[in-house]
Amino acid sequence: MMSPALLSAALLLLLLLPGGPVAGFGQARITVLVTNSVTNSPNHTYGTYVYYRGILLGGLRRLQDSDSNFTFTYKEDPNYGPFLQSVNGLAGSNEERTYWELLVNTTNNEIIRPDVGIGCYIPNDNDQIILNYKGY
Ligand code: B12
Repeated sequence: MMSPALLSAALLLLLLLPGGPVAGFGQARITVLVTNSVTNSPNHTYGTYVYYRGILLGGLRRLQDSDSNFTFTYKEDPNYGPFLQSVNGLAGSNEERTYWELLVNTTNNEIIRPDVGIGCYIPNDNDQIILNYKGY
């Protein structure tokens, strides 16, 4: 039989392995779904994680660093912090009245529209973050 110490070590390894069955200690795994409700172009899904109580912006940065198919830019608003400006090369535009909307499909399968942006939203484990290009 496996000793308790060996068992704990094996469990820890399982938890910390990238892509393992569960996120590492203090991490929340998220998926990022990029959709376009203006042109209805194909959706794209990516996976990443945030640290315990870490902000979405941290997860998006991590995703951009680890997956060359995902890029984003933001601009700093003096009052509300980071405003998501472009995703995968497509930018919101004042002239065309388009922007990237932030939605979250929670584990309860409920789609919410957070009342804060990417710099303040704190994802929960298994959140599906939806970045939706949209008109206003
Ligand atoms: C109009 C508006 C928008 C428009 C702005 C486009 C435009 N050119 O008008 C659009 C539809 C793009 C928008 C989007 C969002 N918004 Co908005 N928006 C407003 C609103 C109603 C008025 C802002 C305004 O025109 N002020 C007057 C002008 C003269 O001042 P301004 O400083 O130049 O305004 C700019 C900023 O407010 C900025 N802006 C607007 N929303 C947001 C949100 C964030 C997070 C940031 C960083 C900047 C920002 O865009 C304005 C125009 O450039 C305010 C609520 C209010 N009554 O103030 C909410 C408000 C600012 N928005 C809010 C939110 C949460 C969002 C979204 C995150 C919603 C979502 N879940 O998708 C997204 C932003 C996503 C992203 N891409 O990062 C919150 C911010 C709260 C917070 N502490 O973060 C507010 C306060 C409403 C609320 N729910 O309470 N928004």
